[in-house]
Amino acid sequence: MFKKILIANRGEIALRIMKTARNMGLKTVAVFSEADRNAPHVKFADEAVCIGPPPSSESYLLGDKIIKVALELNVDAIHPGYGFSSENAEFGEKVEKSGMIFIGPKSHAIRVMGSKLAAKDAVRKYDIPMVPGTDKAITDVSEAKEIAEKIGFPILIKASAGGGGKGMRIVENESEFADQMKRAISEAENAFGDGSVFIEKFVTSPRHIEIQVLADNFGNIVHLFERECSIQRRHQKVVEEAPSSVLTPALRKQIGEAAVKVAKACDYVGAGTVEFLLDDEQNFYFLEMNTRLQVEHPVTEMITGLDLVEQQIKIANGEKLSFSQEDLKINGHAFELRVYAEDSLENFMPSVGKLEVYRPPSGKNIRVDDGFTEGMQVPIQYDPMLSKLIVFGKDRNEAMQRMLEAISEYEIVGVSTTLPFGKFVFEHEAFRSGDFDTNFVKKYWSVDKLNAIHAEEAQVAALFALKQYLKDSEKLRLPK
Ligand code: MV4
Repeated sequence: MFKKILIANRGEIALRIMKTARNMGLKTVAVFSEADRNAPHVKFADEAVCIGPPPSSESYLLGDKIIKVALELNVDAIHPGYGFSSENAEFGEKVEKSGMIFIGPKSHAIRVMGSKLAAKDAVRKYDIPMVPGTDKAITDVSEAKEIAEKIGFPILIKASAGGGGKGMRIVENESEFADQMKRAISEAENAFGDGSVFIEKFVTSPRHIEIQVLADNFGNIVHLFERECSIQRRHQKVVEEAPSSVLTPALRKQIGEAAVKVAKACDYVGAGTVEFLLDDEQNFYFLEMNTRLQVEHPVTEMITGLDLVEQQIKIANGEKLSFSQEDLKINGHAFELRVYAEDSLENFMPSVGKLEVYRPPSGKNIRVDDGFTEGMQVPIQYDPMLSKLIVFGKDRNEAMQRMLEAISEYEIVGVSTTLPFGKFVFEHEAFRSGDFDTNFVKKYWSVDKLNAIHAEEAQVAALFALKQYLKDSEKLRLPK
């Protein structure tokens, strides 16, 4: 087993990876920017090296510099976390060329899955259901229009190099087609340096179901069931859960097996996630594969009892998976709420400031993955996610109840957070009943709704105050 790993990341995920590494008896190396000098991931690590000024382009994204630091400190392997260089095939290659191990898939898998069209090509012979659409980049507007007519409107134009919703355009009817396609191409060129776009039938009210997979270097691949990630706003996930409340055991098995085939199609090694859309008739379609550890991986850990980072490290160390598909069972239900330093009443504007009070909830079946402590300034250079509030219950209802309790116990003063928004979701009838799709936030969230909640609370508070006054006035003979 390697002895020392470097975590090429920051915040909650760097800390979370280090905790597992330490439990496994490995030494940890943190890298940090000047903005993170006093961050928990820096304090926790056995060694820490400053790699540059706050902007990620001058620090966390400097792959060569990070590799140099790792070599100087005799690091055996590098874990990239999520974001930053995690899905950068060249970075993984450079790590391996330098004689260290990259804790992640081979660059081939990252490259194939980094292109939506290459991904579709790779999985085609495995008979994986995909949304009807074109199988190659399309540049000719009239040709594209003909295909769109055949598929039927609404259709979606997607950038091949895009992902996570970037570079997508919905086209409702033929008359908008040419214009939208031109825009999509120029957007893709600007954002990704690759103007390849393709078209798909637009699935209007899908659920986002993703499957966690694990693959070792010996061709063993298992899936760790699904995560339901439909509660998102503008492609930013807010609430995730496992298992999904809509999958039957039979459908779960089918999608899980499809995900395993996707992993096989790109010779996947390590932990990865295969994304599917589920339509209102329970048809599922492969969308893309994320070749990294995902933010929401804890809900899978809660229901399987596995530590995904430990699995990643063991696989990278050349160990065989120590279990097979039949050994894996779902136990209970888990939710994750992403707590952002954002003002949900002000259109989720980033809320910067100091964490005057920061007291996360704790207790059995509550897990908080964070990278902050009281008194810290929330840096403006990075993602504004403060923490992930994760709860577990024996069933969905128990887990929902626990989440509401945990939200009310969570004390954060100094910045606005999305905790009230989380409360709104977990109290909402559509969410509680499981009858929701990716349109949930757009459909139900409006500032009016939250103002109504506040008004109701204010009314209740006023009523209490009045009752108390009446009581006191009896005793003190105050005027009524
Ligand atoms: C779609 C779709 C509907 N039809 N593709 C968004 C993220 C990216 N991974 C793919 N996405 C979508 N692709 C077709 N043909 C709707 C989405 C989508 C979505 C998917 C998952 C979670 C949230 C979403 C929100 C809006 C749109």
